Amino acid sequence: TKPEANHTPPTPKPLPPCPEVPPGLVGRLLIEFSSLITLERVQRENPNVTEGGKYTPPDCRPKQKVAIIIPFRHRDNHLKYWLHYLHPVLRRQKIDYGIYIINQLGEDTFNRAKLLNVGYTEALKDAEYDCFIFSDVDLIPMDDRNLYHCYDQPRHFAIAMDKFGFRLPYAGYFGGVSGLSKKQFLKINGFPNEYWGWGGEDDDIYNRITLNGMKVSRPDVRIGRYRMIKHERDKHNEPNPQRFSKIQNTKNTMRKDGISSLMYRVVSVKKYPLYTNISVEIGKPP
Ligand code: UDH
Ligand code: NGS
Repeated sequence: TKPEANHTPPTPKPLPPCPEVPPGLVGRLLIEFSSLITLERVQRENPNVTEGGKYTPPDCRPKQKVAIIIPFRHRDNHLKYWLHYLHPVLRRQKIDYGIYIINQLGEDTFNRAKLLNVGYTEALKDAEYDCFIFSDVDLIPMDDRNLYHCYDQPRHFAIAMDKFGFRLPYAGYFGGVSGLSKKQFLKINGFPNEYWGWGGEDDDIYNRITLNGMKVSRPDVRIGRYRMIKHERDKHNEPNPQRFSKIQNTKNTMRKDGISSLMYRVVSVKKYPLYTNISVEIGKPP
């Protein structure tokens, strides 16, 4: 008798875990902001990025799923550079990621940390992320060995910015680009919602981290280098005169002000080829 034909298709080989150190990294990068970038070009150069600005390495299984959250208003030109530089870096780093632009609608005072809380919440409605990287739109890493994933402790990535002479401006600086796992983020009750205008919110986050028994992890200073796109002070983001007294008070405010008290209204969610734009109303200072 004829042996029975085998109709079950071969099961695909499971992908191996991604290596701790991605093999295709190049190290130092040349970063400049004088050539004109178009989104069409960035799209052409990143064909494997899918709708909403998502990417998954095709050849290995990443440990973490990373949401990259960018607080935003009226910075389209900076966003083009950010997408142009970051998509290729994140691909080489073999990160499983999605890009979320959190756009503050209206012209009331800007609130960076509240937008980041919104980004955390909205990204989790989209997919099961376990790591959240919060990046200003004008900061570009100069070295792809600065890996955009989460660490055992809350991570500060932007430790050596050109505008600070490639050094930390002060020991407790936590601004620019930072990353927390879901567990680390919840442990500090997320970020403060009550810092309207410029300054201090990153110091409050630093306080939350240390007050909750964690410490900040940082890359080597030769690797955590960044270029900032030069710009003038934005309208409606004046230095917040309350910032100095507020950062003295984190211990008393962090349990009530944070992800537990976050209120906002989503007006639109748009999936573009290179990023997801979430436009929100977050209110105004009391
Ligand atoms: N942001 C916007 N739109 C705004 C304000 C802030 O998108 O209107 C976002 C953006 O991601 C930015 C981040 O919030 O990178 C941080 O804000 P910022 O760039 O204003 O903060 P920074 O400390 O600059 O970089 C402060 C003003 C410096 C003036 C220098 C004049 N030479
Ligand atoms: C500190 C601010 C931080 C800010 C840092 C760098 O003084 O929010 O300067 O600012 N803290 C307070 O104001 C309490 S920068 O030079 O980038 O404009 O991130």
